[in-house]
Amino acid sequence: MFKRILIANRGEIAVRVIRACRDLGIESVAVYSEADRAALHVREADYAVAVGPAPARESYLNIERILDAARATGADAIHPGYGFFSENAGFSRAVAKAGITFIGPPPEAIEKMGDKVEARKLMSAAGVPVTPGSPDTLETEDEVRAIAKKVGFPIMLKAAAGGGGKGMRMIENDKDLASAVRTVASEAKSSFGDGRFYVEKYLNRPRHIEVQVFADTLGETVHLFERECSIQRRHQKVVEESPSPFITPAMRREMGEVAVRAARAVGYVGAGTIEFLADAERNFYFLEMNTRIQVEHPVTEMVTGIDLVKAQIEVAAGMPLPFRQNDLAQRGWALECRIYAENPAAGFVPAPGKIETMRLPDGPGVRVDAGVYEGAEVSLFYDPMIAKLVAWGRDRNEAIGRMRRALGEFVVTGALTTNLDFHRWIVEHPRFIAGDFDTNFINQEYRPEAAKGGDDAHLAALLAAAVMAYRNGHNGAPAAQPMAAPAAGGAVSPWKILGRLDMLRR
Ligand code: MV4
Repeated sequence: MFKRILIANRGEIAVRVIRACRDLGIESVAVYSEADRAALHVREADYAVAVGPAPARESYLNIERILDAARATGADAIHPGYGFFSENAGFSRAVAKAGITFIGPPPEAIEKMGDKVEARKLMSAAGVPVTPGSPDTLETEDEVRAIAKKVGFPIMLKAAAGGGGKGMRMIENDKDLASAVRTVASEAKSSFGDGRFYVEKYLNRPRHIEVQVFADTLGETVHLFERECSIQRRHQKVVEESPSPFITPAMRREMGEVAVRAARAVGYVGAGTIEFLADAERNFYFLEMNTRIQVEHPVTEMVTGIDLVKAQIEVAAGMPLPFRQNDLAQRGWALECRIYAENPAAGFVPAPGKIETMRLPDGPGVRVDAGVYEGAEVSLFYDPMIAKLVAWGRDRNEAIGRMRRALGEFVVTGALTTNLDFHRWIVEHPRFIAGDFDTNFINQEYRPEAAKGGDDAHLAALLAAAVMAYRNGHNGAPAAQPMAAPAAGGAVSPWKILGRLDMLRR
């Protein structure tokens, strides 16, 4: 087993990996930029090495600096987390060349899945269903037209080098085809330096459902069931859950088998995710593979009881998978809300700043993976995530109830804005509660004014409460009102909000 692992990342995922190291009795090495001197991951690790200026390009994304830090501390493995170097075959090769183990898949698997057309061809050959469309990249408008004739309009034009929502265009009819082809080709050329594109049948309002896979170096590959990730905004996931409220047991079995086949086809090792799009008829199609641990891995951990990061480390050390397919089952239900320093009322712009006070929720069925602490700064240099709030229950209703309770307890104050109210709105939405949603849900349902919990009557009541408190000489005594949010439904009363503000000022 490894003696010391360097974590080439920051924030909550760095802290998550440090925890796994500690559980395994392995020492941890944090790296940090100038903006992260006082960051939580630096405080929590056994060792910490400065790797450069605040911009990620000059620190977290500087291969030489990261390798120097690993050599200087005698780290025998590097965990990349997600983002940064997690899906960079060049980095993984450089790590191996330095005689250090990269905790992740072989570089060849990263490369095969990184090329969207290559992946589509490989998957198709391996018997993994892909969206009907072109078998390879196309060159001309007429080739696009021929595929459109075969699969029918509307179609989706996708840049070969795109992915994650970049370089895509829907074409509704033949009239729009020529100009759309020109636009996608030239955008792909300028954004990715690769103008190749391919065509798929357009799926209307698909669901995004992904399957967690895991493989060891001894030839064993299993899946850990699905995550429902359809609650997204501009290709950023907002709420994830497992199981999916949409799929049937038969579909679950089939998706799991297909996902294992997909992972085997690229010689996968470690933790990976096969993303599928599912249509209303419950057909599902391979979309892409993420060759890393994902932000939303905790919902899978909560329903399977498996520590995925610990298993990543064990498998990278050459140990066999600590579980077999037959040992795995889904128990209960888990939801994850991504709590961000962002302003939903202003188009979700990042709204970072210093956290003056913070109260993290806990209690039965609640897990918080936070990247910050009270008094810390959410930096404008990086992803403004504050924490992942995860709730588990025996069934979906209990999980949603606990999530509501936890969101009610969660307090963040300071020179930043959070999306907590946005999450409170989602978990109260009748369509969310019914499990009746697809990737268009937020687009279709969210109006910032309606979700602020701040209509005029509410504001008037808040002001009235403030006047009353002032008249009562309420200047520092503990709040008289109960502190908890209402058990079910409805906004928190202004009186209670006042009580909370009062308590924070104490
Ligand atoms: C699609 C699609 C409909 N039809 N492909 C967006 C992310 C990129 N990786 C693939 N995406 C889509 N591909 C076909 N043939 C709709 C989307 C899509 C989407 C997919 C997953 C999650 C959210 C989404 C939001 C808008 C569009």
